[in-house]
Amino acid sequence: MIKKYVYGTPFPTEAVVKDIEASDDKLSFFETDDKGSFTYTFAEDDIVYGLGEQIRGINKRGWQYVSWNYDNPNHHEDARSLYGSHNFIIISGKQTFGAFFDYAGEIEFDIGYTKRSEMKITPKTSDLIVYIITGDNEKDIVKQFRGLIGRSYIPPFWAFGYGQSRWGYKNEQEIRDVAQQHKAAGIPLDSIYLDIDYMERYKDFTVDSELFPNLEKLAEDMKAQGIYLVPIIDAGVKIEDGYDVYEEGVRDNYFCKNAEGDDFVGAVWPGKVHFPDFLNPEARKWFGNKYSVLTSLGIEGFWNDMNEPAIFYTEDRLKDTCAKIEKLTSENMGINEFFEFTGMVAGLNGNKGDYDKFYHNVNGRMVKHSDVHNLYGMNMTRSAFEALREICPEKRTLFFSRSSYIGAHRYGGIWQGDNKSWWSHILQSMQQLPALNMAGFLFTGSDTGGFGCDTTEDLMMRWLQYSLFTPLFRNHSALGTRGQELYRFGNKGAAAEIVKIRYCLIPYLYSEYLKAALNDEMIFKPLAFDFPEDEMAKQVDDQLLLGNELMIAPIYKQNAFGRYVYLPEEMLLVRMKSCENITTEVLPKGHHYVDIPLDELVFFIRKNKAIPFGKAVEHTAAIDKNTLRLLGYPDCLYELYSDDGYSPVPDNSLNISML
Ligand code: MIG
Repeated sequence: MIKKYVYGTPFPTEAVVKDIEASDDKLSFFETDDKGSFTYTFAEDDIVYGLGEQIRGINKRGWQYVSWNYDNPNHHEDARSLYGSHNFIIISGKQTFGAFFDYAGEIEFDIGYTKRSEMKITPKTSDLIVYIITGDNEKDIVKQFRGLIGRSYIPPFWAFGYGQSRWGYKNEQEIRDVAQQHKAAGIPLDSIYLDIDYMERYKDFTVDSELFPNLEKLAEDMKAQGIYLVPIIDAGVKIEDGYDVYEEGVRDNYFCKNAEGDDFVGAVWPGKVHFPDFLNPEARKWFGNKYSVLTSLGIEGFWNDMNEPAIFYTEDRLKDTCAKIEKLTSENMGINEFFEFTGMVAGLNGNKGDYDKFYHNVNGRMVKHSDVHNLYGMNMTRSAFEALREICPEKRTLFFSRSSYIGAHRYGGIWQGDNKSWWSHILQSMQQLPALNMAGFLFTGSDTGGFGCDTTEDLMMRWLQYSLFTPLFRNHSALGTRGQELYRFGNKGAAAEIVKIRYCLIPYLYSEYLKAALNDEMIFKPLAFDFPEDEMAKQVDDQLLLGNELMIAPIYKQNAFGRYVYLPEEMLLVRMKSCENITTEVLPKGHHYVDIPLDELVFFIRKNKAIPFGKAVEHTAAIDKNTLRLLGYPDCLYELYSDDGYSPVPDNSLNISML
């Protein structure tokens, strides 16, 4: 059952698609106070699931999290905010229920931080809607919530292939080389991503004519090899005379305004920019239609970046800061002044105060950005999704975004942002998956190999062995870091085998994805969601159930060639060196130490289950649904969902066949 409680005058976030009547009852479970906080007193063993893209473990107890979409490249244990705001939690224990705090501004989740036994949720203002969801168990609560927020985005089939990305691919030739080198090394590939380098001076919907003289031809040649190009689009629009996007936006008042009513100016990669007012439906439509500049060149997928929105600095703050620095340096700078100086400079990027300085036009009403901050990225992706649905209605377009709010899951996926080539970030990505799925985000994955910092071959191998299970499977790295395309490593053959196994698993992963999207279910679940009576399962936060058949337990520690795994029931251990070299072994319920050499993929098939398993192929177009074998317990069947992989999927479409 879902109950809705309305406080003050909430901004319509459009996270929810079902109209339910507000309840007059007293709010259950939480105590409210005059500061606008919602307080829950924990029982010792209560677990808190959820919050989507956040740091720390699957159980969120023991930290303070802040929903404030933020371009934060430091996913450290003490971070409070990342790129998305997913204010849905499930409290599981003495009482089990779900709660969604539908609020467009900043909201704090103190989950046993100030007081270990207490959770206190505090929005900036008391204008929000709280939904309380009760049900049979965690899965039932998730299903009800997902019904409330609408069906998850379904990408095209090719989006399940392996993707290669890097910030800094210089020109067309380099893209061709990347494709060629994958082919030469026998590494399957379905997509190559274009980062900001392809644009002319970082201007959205332009292509640098020297570096990429003929993008249409490049896209066509790549497609002939089964490879899709996926360009990036940034939120900020460069201020430059003669640039149509800039000029149209100014002319039609499609940019966010400052308090004086002028177009607000921030600085990001293109230099000075205006921010499209994605909360204005007209502006949304206008910007979305611009994607056709690229679809008309044969592009079928996009990633949206910098849409928290990220602001490196604003002119006013820069001026103030420079003035203060001048004052400091003209006097005798002591140590305190030195730290004041470095703090001020560091504080320019992503400064919260800047978000108070601009406004959105919401049906004629000027709304301060910071009051609706967390909706910006969602509406950027919505802008693209809604326009492309009309521009190319016959097919699905790949979309994923960096910033998001619940509701954005209907328009696209998200990638998990600027992680680092750190062992701990394999685990961090994995721990976000169930929480993201709870919030409707099914199409997701991390920058495989790590984005920031230099990766190593062993880290990459382990990362692949984890990422090959996530819907978005993309190798991406930052400018200036060590190149991490798989063909660069000593044992590229081993990496190629791991990627090929991904392709054998795609029929299964796609089928589970579609079933989850169409039935409002999760793909990745904590063990306790399926084994609620198992006290041990509740403690496990480095293994996940995948779909209805698998359990994964990847390695995320340097120089570990095995690990402890907890089996909540008897399972079949599957060991793969390649798509053909497979051994299996039945393991009883309980704790096991499992050897996992660097070049082997290990996962588990649940008792009396089987999965479809294909052949190694070069790209998704070559996957043949007619030659699938079953892998798993003998005489077990699998319900396979399949479709053409590109037509939009109607709501009632469950093309299931028994395999
Ligand atoms: O300030 O476009 O998260 O994936 O490579 C960095 C350059 C801007 C951040 C994205 C990252 C991308 C990078 N972008």
